[in-house]
Amino acid sequence: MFMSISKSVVVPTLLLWAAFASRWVNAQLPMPSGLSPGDSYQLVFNTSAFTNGLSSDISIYNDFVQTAADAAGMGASQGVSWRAISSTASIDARVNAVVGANTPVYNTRLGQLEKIADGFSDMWDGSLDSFPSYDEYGQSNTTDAWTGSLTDGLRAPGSALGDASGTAWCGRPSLVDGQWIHFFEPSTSISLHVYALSEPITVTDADFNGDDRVDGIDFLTLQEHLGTTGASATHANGDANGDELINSADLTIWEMQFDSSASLGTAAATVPEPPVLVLALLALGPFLSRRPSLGLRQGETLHYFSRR
Ligand SMILES: [Ca+2]
Ligand SMILES: [Ca+2]
Ligand SMILES: [Ca+2]
Repeated sequence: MFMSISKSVVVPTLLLWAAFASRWVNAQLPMPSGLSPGDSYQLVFNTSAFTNGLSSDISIYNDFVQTAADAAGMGASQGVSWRAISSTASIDARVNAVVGANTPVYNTRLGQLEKIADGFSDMWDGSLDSFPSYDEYGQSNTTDAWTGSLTDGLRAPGSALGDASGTAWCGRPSLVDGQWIHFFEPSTSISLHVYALSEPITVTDADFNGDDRVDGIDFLTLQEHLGTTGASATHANGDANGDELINSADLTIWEMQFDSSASLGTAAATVPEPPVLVLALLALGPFLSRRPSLGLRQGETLHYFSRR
């Protein structure tokens, strides 16, 4: 069923690549360097927006940080939920915003995430390794955040958010000792930021050949090994999420990370000869039928280059 390459079929291929490029609109989650696909990490940011500390309902603060994450493309669009690192009279910050026992936590510093803790114990031992002083866009944000908490992440008795005292503890993001969360105790009527913690995020990487870009070459690698499981399902073979399966989940990650700036010309030129065009639906049909977001309408055909 393979077709020989010809100018007439290269044209629709070009059009398809253009379609891919225009559809990659979701921002990627900030990802730390030095981790491998399948590893987990969590992110902390200090909201760019302000709120008061009057409510004793923790869901108010959780919704506040989720809204910030959503607006920055790090929340609902990525399937990631966020919690406020905040205490009320009825819940402790470290219970509301759970850090995994051995899950590293990073700030959102633009361009270079910094690790602030190695896991639960390190997070709540009274000091951080780096400043939690970046907002949901990765910009510096050193203004105080409501916490209602002590340095170990437990609620501050009588001074948690929404308490009748009318005051609550806040943290100063420019300090990495316990004062990042327990700095001073202003009136809850003033407006401050809120620290947000993500749920654990799995490291993914669709750059299978390690050339620092996610393009058609990586797609070919994935396609060649589609369906592979176990020890052969390596990152180099197309396992983008480290689960030792090469399947539609990896295709989705490739789609999300696809580098729209990568030119077709370069990609096509570096594919080993003899290049032929394949009807991709032969291989991907079952996945495409469950992935309408890949951009194909019913009856349309996906063409791409193959090494075979
Ligand atoms: Ca620590
Ligand atoms: Ca690559
Ligand atoms: Ca996989």
